[in-house]
Amino acid sequence: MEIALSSARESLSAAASLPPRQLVEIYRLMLLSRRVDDREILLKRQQKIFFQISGAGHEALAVGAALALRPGYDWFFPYYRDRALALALGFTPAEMMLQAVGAATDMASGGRQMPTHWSSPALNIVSLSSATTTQLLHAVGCAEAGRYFSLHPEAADKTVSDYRAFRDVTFHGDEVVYASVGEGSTSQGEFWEALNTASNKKLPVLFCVEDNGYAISTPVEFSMPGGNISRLVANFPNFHFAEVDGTDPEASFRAFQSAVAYCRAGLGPAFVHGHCMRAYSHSLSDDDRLYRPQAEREADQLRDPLVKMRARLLRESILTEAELSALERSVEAEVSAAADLALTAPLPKVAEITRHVYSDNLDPTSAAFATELKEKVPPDAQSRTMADLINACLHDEMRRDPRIVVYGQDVADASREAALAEVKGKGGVFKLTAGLQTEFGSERVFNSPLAEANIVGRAIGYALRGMKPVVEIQFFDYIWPAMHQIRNELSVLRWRSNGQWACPVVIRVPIGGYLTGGSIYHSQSGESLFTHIPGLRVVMPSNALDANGLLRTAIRCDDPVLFLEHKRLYRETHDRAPYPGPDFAIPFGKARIVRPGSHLTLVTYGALVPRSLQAAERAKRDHNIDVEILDLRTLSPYDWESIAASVRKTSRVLVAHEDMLSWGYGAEIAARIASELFDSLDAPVRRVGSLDTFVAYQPILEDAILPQPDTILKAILDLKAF
Ligand SMILES: Cc1ncc(C[n+]2csc(CCOP(=O)(O)OP(=O)(O)O)c2C)c(N)n1
Ligand SMILES: [Mg+2]
Repeated sequence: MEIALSSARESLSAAASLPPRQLVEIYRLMLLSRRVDDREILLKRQQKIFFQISGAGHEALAVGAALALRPGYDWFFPYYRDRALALALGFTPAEMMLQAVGAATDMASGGRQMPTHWSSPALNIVSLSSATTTQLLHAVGCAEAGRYFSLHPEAADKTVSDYRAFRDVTFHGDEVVYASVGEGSTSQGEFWEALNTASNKKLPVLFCVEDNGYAISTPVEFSMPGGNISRLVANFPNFHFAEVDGTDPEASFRAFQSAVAYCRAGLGPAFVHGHCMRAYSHSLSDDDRLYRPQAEREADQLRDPLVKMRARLLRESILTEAELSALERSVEAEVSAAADLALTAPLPKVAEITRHVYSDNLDPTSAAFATELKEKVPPDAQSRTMADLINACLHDEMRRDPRIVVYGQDVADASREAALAEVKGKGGVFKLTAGLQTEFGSERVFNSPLAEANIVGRAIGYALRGMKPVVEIQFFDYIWPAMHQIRNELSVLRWRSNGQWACPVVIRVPIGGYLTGGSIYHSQSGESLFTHIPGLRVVMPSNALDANGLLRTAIRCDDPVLFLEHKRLYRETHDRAPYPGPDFAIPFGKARIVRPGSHLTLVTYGALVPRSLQAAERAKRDHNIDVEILDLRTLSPYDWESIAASVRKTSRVLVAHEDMLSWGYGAEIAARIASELFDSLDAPVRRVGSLDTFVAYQPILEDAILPQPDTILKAILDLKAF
C-alpha cells in the first residue's frame, strides 16, 4: 500500500488531469475508509468495540487533502471524520482497529482514546482530543514554531541540561500545517481566534471546513448566519479561499493543490470549504431518522462520494464491474485481517494507568533542580522585589535558551518597534516582562490578541514542536476562556498520546486580592481548580527568591506549569532578596519552614505566608504559642513529607489560604492529614480561608471577606485550646 500511495502522490502533483491509475487508487482509499467504518460498526454492534464514529461521506475531500500534502513533512491537526485522510497519509486499517478495541498496541494512545483520535509522530499527525476546534490553535502555534526554527536553525540544537534533551526538532522552510473541522465547529470562538492569528502573521496553515450540513442534529443554517461559512470568512486578509464539491475527489484534490502551493510559497494561510455529506448518522450513538425526513436523507445519499466515484470508474471504462468486485474483495480482506489482528491484540496493563501523566524523563522534584545552595550571593548584593527577580529570571533564561518565546496581552515593550526609539516601553501591566522585547526582539517577545484561549492554544502548538513558550495570562480572573485548552489539551496531551507528544508550556498568571479596590474581577483566587487537573504542575511562591528559583525550574522542566504570582507580593518590602545568579533553581514539591515551632503546624502559601507570620509572632508574644509555619511553595506536587513530619512533631495543624474555604485547597490537605496522621493528632484539623463569596470593592467588605492575621490568630488560639 505504501508504494501505491507514494506513486499516486508523485504523479498527481504533476498531472494536468488525473490518470486512470490514480483515480483507481483514490477510489481504493475511499473504499478502504468506508469498509473500516462498516467493520467497526459491526464490531460495535457485537460489543467488541466501545464507540464508533464514521468518516462516511467525507472520504473524497479527505483523500484530496492527503494527496496534496506530504506526511512526515507537513503537519496535521485533523478531526474525527478524517479517516480517509489518515489512511491516505499512511495510517493503516490495523492501527485503526487496534485503537477501536483499545489495545495496548494502539499506536495512537495505548487504549486511552476513542477510535478516530489519530496520532502518529512519524507522519506528523498530532494527537487530537474530542473537543471540537481546539486543535486549530495548536495548528497556528505549530506553524509559528516551524517558521521560528527555519529562521533560527541553531535553536533546534539539543542540550542535555533541560527539557530540550527530550524534544527532537524537525522543520522545513516550506512546510504546511493542515487543520480541519466540521462546519458546526466553526461557531466556536477558537475557530475565529485561529483565523485571526493565521491571517495576521501570514502563517502557512491550511484550514479545511468539512461541511456536511449538520452538527449532530443542528442544520447548518441554525449554526451560522446565512448558512455558508465561506461568506463569513471572506474578508480575512492574506488568505487563499476555495469552496469545492467535497464529494468529488478530483475537484477536492485540485482545490487543495492550489491551497497548498499558496501556503508553501509563504503567501499566507488558506481556507478550503468542502461540501460533503454524512452517509450515516453522526455516530453510532445517534439516529438521524429522528430529525431528518426520509426524502432529505435519500437526496443526500445521491451525493455519496463512494457511489459517485464507483459509477464514474464504470462510466469512463476505467474499471469493469468484475475489476471493481475484485478490488472490493481485496479491500474487504485487508479490513478483515486488520480486525482479526486487533481482536487478539494484547490489552493495556492496569499497572500502567498513571504512566505519562507527567514526564518520565525529567522530574522537577529531583535533586537536579536543587541548585539553591550551590549559588553564592555576594553579601553586599541589593535586595530586589519579587517582580524584579521574576523579570531577571526571564532575562537569564531567554539568554540561555533560544527556544523560549514570551507572549501575552501587553507583555511587549511596544508592538510598534519604531516607538522604542522614543518611549521606555510597557512590558506587561505589572511590568514583569519589561525589557524582554528590547533585548530579544519582536520575534521572541510579542503581544497576543486579547484572547486567552488563543494564548494557551498556540503555546501548545509551539511546545509540541520543541519550543518553550512562557506565556502570560494578564489576570487570573480572566484565565477562564483558556480553561478549555488547559484542562482538555495542555494537561492531557502527554497522557492521551501514551507519551508520544508533550507540551511543556509555562503559564505565568498574576493572582489574588488584598489590593484595596481590586474587587470581583481583579482579586480572584481559585488554585484548587487547577491542582485538581492531573498533568499540570501548579506553583505559587510567596517571596522574591522562591519566585526566581521556582520559575527557573518551571522553564527548564518537561511538564506544563501554571505559575501563580501573587500581585500583592510583587513589590512588598518584606519578601525581597538579592539576585541569586543565573542558575539558581528550586525543585518542586519542597516546602520551606518559614518559622520553626513546636505547638502547632500552620500549612500555607502565597499571600497568607506573611499574614500567617504576623499571626504567629503575636501568638508567641501574647500567648507563648510556638507556631511552625510551612510555606508549600508548589501546590501540585506538594510536600507531604514535610507536612507529615511537622504534624507528628506538633500534633496540631491549621491550613490557611486566601481562596474560599469550601472546596478549597485546604480541604484536600486536611482530609489527607485526617486520614493518614490521625494517630498523631491531639485536635481536629482546622482551616482558614475567605468567605464563600466574591471579593468586594469597598475596603471594609474586602477586609471582612479575605482572611486577615486576626482570623489566623483566632484559629491558632482555638486550636491550641482544644
Ligand atoms: C467543544 C465541544 N462541544 C461539544 C462537543 C460534542 N460534539 C461532538 S461532535 C459535535 C458536532 C460537530 O459538528 P460539525 O462540526 O459540523 O462536525 P461533523 O460531526 O458534522 O463532521 C458535537 C456538538 C464536542 N465534542 N466538543
Ligand atoms: Mg457537520
